[in-house]
Amino acid sequence: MLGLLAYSCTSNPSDEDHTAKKPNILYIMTDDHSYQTFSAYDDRFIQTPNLDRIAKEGVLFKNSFVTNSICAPSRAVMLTGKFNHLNGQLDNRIRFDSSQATFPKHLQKAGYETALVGKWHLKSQPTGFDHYEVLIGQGHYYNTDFIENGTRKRSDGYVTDVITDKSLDWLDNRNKEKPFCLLLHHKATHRIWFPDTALFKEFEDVDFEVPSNFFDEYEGRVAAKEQAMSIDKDMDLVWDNKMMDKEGEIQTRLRKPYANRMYSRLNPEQKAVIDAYYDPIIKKFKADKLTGKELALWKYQRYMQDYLRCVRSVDNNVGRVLDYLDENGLAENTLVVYTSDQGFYMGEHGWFDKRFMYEQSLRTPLVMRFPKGMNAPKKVEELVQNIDYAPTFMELAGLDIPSEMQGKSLVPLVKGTKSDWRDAIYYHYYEYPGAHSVKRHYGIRTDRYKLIHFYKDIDTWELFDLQTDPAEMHNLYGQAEYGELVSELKERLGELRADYQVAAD
Ligand code: SGN
Ligand code: CA
Repeated sequence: MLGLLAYSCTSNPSDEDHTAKKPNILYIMTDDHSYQTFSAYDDRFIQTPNLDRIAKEGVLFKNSFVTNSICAPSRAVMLTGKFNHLNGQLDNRIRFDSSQATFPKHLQKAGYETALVGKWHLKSQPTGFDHYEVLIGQGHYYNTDFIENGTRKRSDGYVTDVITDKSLDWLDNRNKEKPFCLLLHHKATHRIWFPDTALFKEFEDVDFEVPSNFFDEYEGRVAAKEQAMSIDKDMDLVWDNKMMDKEGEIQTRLRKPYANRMYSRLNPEQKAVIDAYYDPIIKKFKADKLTGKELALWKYQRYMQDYLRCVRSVDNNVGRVLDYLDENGLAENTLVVYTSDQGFYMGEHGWFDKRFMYEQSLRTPLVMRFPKGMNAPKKVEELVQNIDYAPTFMELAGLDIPSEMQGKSLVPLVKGTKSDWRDAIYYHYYEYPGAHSVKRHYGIRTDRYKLIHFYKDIDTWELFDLQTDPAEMHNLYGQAEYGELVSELKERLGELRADYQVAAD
């Protein structure tokens, strides 16, 4: 059974000496960064030495998952330690109820100086922070606006650099008498994967390995067939691949938004560098007149180039932050977390985007470098989920974990003192109808099997054996020899739903 353990730790917020020794928390999160493009997890596409450094000096969670693979819901889970059916953030469209308890509020009350810089995306005003500078909605890659403690301001430059600069400024000017908790939340590597012009040279001549199921035909998987996130059909040549030709011959659905919302934000110098880079590619693209599979593969290569350049910029900027901690004597007493709000498809099943309970978007990278003393560098195999972050921060801060938090602190896993752990995780995606047309679904994943129920205007089940079919191509549901396994998984799923207080459909 799922034990919702509450670790009781001694805390005495009024004892200043004790408060001063509380570890700082630096919680870095990117948007849509896949584990496939983080070299401590997978080094086929890119080396990420700075992200890897956190893993090397800390802990890499090999089986890290989200509860709902989409932005606002995932952020709400991380803040509250509760599933979306209880924190109310079922999808991106809902406004986060910021009156509820969150870990920043608990830490602030316990004497932490708290700040949030970067993506928020929860619509309501951030609460629980002494300082915040957040993007408006998704924000922009270039010259983006921020809401700084209630006031709108524009910051010139490339967003990953700007968010890092602002974070370092805050660290420099914070109240140094108090421990800090900084949420440094990047916009990158979100669509439209607009790279920093300084990084155009990177990955220029690389021919990226194409996933074996890039041309998946979704046999036996009805919901997968009906999505709208395919590189072939749904990736926009202008919006996503930046093929805005001056002659206006490439007219796509999203050409106008690209021209008006992305390109027009650039200053003349930025435009000049961007044109100088893309114009020859556009020219060749037009001359080549690709169609069918060749065109899909071309889009995949362009997508990978731009996406990986965004990862490169994240890695460089994480390096700046780690250096700052070293140079300011903060490294030893700071928990450094790097994660993403969910995973992403790098062409697997022919896709970009996320949402599905399939591995690439169910998983999210998670590395943590703990304060000195409790850091046994290692890899953790247990199934962990984004509900666990808030309890982890609470325990590290020496606070009691509120009983309504549904996750578990990861500290015992790292110290090697855990007595039991979960044997399965629960997932639930709700944003349908909606962008990319991924049907509503919920399910269970154990270390070996995954059972998913797609519902609403559909009623289908899928079962995968991750050991024999890691790419999730063969739906075993309905095959007689798996009948008993399906019954067991359904029972376990029912238990999870009951434990997590999911109301009956
Ligand atoms: C935008 C994107 C979608 C993406 C959602 C949610 N379109 O609408 O592709 O799925 O955000 O992303 S875009 O072309 O306008 O970028 S999330 O990470 O915020 O959940
Ligand atoms: Ca996201």
